[in-house]
Amino acid sequence: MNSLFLSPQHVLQGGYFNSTLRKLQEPNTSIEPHNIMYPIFLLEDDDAVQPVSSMPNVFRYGLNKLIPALGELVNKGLQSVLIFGIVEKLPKDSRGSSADCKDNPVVKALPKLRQAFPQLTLASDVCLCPYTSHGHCGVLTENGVIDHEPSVKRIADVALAYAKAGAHIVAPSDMMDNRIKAIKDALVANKLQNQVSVLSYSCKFASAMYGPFRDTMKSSPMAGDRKCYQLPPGSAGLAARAAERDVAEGADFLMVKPGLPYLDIVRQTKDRYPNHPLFIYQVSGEYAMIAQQKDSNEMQTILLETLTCMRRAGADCIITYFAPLVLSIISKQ
Ligand code: PB1
Repeated sequence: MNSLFLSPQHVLQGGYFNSTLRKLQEPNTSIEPHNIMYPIFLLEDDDAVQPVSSMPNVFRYGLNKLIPALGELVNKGLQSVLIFGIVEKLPKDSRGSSADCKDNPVVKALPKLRQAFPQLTLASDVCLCPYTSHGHCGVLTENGVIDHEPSVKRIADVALAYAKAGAHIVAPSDMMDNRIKAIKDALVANKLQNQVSVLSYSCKFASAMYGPFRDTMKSSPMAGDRKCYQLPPGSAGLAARAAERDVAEGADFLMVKPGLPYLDIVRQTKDRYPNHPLFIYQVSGEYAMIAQQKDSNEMQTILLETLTCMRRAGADCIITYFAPLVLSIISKQ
């Protein structure tokens, strides 16, 4: 017998034969409430609640229905939410004017959510696509391409409106170049720079996994696609440069989106910027793929394995529609 196979340092199984030892072998992968952020869809109609057909157990809420639903989750330990406004009555126009008007559901809800849940961290997604007639995330020129300067100005205006309304975090998902600096400058000019954080969707890819979200938000581009401002799925280089750009412009937190297929980008980003909390957005298509599991125990096992791998790759916080289920699982552990 070759002596290599007998040498003790090559015997690994002595290090993980029970759950305690296995936990010691999995540092920085625990999933606690602060590692989870819950995305929520907010309707204009305060008394409405609508299931999202392509995402089982996900709903679109009016504020009066959202508050009791959030109350149950806050009691289970929910620490943060990410709010997306949906408009069906307010007009959609070329510059997304309804994004920051006084009747915008997010602008109206933030102060009430602050009052109802003083300990809950409220993040607001900042983008024009739910509010533009063309469905793009920025303002367009006459020939239908992103008009950079007005797009950045609009995104900064919308972020400031949500900050003034009570958001603790503004999260620009538009992917416009230089919007982070514009938002930071607006917060400083309004003396909000030490009360509102900027969570940049820094490494957001032009993924095919946003379908269920776009269906429920009615936020698909009317023409073309988002490949000219969301990153090419194969480009680690652009992801590195996007994170570098946003760190230089003052982003407080970074993000990789989608999650599971992009864990190499998560690791790359965490290694380059270890001092910036890093978020993963487990997007609607990822949710649908796991939620379709027929056996609920199997689905939960797959979910926890996925979240553990996201934490191992370097995620500090995971934005997930599974937040209610994760909180239930955690509370039973
Ligand atoms: O869950 C999801 O699919 C998230 C989709 C995401 C929300 N931030 C964006 C993706 C897209 O529709 O291009 C919305 C863009 N502002």
